[in-house]
Amino acid sequence: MERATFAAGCFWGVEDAFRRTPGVVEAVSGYAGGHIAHPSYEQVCGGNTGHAESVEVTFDPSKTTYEALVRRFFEIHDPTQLNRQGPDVGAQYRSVIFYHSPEQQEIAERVKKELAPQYLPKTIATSIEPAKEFWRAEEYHQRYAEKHPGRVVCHI
Ligand code: MHO
Repeated sequence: MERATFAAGCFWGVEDAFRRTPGVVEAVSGYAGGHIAHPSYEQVCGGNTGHAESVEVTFDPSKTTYEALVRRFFEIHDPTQLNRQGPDVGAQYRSVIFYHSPEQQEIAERVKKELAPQYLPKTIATSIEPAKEFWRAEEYHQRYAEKHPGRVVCHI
């Protein structure tokens, strides 16, 4: 199994979208990219932790590829929005690909570059950063969309 980590706005919808993507075996909501250990949802919402709402995806490389997941990531949100996603505003909703290897970094950068013309005259705000620690979110945020059908009003 391999890992892929993405931030694309409110994690409820992002987790749900990846969970329903073929080849994905697990998707976990959490916080990444910041500087506070064991962050809480309230701290992350406060906007001063540096963390983005993120989803850690575990996938079966015999059933899908990292590149397919990166393409899915671009499809499920608007990567031209800077520090927000739809109704959710703040750096915790920024768009990030957290790579776990030089190969993942190369793929993320290549796909971003390939897609860029499709978004003109806007530019893709997605940042591509090394994956560091991933902090699992509180249990009530896991499988939120499944637990609250119809209530997830995020961008997806
Ligand atoms: N606008 C959303 C944000 C939730 S998300 C987990 C809400 O209903 O609060 O940041």
